[in-house]
Formats: sequence, C-alpha cells, structure tokens
Amino acid sequence: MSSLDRTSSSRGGRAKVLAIAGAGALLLTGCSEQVQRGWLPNAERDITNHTGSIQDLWVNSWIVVLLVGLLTWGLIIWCIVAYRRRKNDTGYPRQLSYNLPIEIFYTAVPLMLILTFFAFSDSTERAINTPVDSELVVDVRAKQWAWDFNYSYQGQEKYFAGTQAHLTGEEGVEETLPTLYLPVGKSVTFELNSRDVIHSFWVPAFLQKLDMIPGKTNHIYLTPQVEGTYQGKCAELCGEYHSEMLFNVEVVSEQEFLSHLDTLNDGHIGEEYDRKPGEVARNEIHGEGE
Ligand SMILES: [Cu+2]
Repeated sequence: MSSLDRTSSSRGGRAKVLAIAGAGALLLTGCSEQVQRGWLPNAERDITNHTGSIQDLWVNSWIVVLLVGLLTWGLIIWCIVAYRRRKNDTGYPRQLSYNLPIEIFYTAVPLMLILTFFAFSDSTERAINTPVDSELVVDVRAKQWAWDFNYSYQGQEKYFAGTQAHLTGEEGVEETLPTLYLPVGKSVTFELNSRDVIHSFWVPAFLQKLDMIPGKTNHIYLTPQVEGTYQGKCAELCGEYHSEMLFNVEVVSEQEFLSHLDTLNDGHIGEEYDRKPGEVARNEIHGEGE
C-alpha cells in the first residue's frame, strides 16, 4: 500500500467516525420530547410545580454521567487498541506503578462529581419537601387493596371510600377505580396514612412517590398545574391484590372539583377503620409487638 492510499483510507475511517458521532449527537439532542424528558412519565414539563425541577435534575445528571461514560469508554478503547500486544512482542510490557498526579486526579474528580450531585439533589429535595400551608388537604388512607380520600377544602369535610378494582380484562374497569379529584392550580397537601400494611402512594406523572406506613403520617406537597386524567397506583408490594390497588387522578377546574365534592358524603373516615390500631402497628414495625 502506498503512503497515499494509507492517508486516504485513514481519512475514510475518520469520516466514518465523524458520521457515527454526528448520528449519536443527533440521537441525543435533536429528538423527541420524550427523550428530552429523559423518558420520565410526566407528559409535560410542569404537570405539577415540582416536576420541572425534578426533570432538570434527572436529565442534567444523565448528561453529566454520559459525558463521563463516553470519556471513560473512549480511554478504555484507546488503551486496548494503542497498547495491544503486537506480533513480535515478547515478555511483559514496561511495568509502571504509583503516578501520584494521576491518582490525585482520579480521586478528586469523582469526589467533586459526587458532591455536586449531592448538592443539587439536596436542594431540589428540600424545595419539594418544604411544608406548605395548602389550600386543599387530602388525607389519603391506603388499605388492602383500595384507597379512601378525605378532602378538607374551604371549610368543607368530605370523604370518598374506595372499593378494590377487579381487573377482569373487560373494558371499562378503569371507570370503576377510586378517583382522586384535584383542583388545578391549587396547592395540595397529601397526608398519607395506611390502615393495615405498608403501601406507597404513587402518581407516576407527578414524579413523586412516598411510603404509607401504619401509625405514621407522611406528607407530599404539590400544586397540580395541568388539567387531565392521570393514573395512580400502590408502589409497595402489599399482598395478594397489590396489582389491583390502582386509582385515577382527575385534575379539573375548581368548579368541577366543587361539584364533585357535592356528590360526596360529609365527614372524615380516619383511624376508626384501621385494621390495626396505631399503637399495635407501630410496635409491629419496630419488631416489639407480638
Ligand atoms: Cu398497597
């Protein structure tokens, strides 16, 4: 092969590499909204007042780790190719050890990355979990295998007692699911309680999920910002029909919300229906009860 051939073939190789890199960059940047959201389940960036910051944290973290990944994979492949064993090599290659600058570098850089991730996660989490004096309070009571919703809104106390869904495979089952109504643009505090075992309150589109523990109340604070129907589910394996512990979320106008409240019964169904009174449940959690 003449030197001319060699140059042109290496030029061809470089063009190929550039083409692949270009296609990769297009794949990562150009494409659908879904990719830009990092495949998160919120259909829009600001479904709630928190989904934007959660999405940013998620997507930016992935961009950083992918860049680190590309650099690392690149260096690995470069070493494998450049320092491979050649035909006439004999014995061991030159042995190297203890390179202090490199060791300091590869200790300091990951440490800085981790501290940065920590700082961003911490500030996002603090902003999300700061207690809010909400306009609407929903005391959610999880039970094997359905949901009760107690609404406190503008002095009204209303409750909805859900019955378990039966996923028979027939159409229309979704409409029989317990449905949580929320007025759009109003701040909500969810008081998360359980009547029996540990459950978990999860509306995937809201990007927030929290355990519901017998004898303990957990809180989620958020403001739904986009009207629509969302799916909710229990996210903690809680017994035989865990998979049927589903609910719908309807984010509606305040007017629609108020007219839904009118269809509900007055009052609040709380601890009195717990299968295990609070004290017993607490002891069992700590392994003291018997
Ligand atoms: Cu459950």
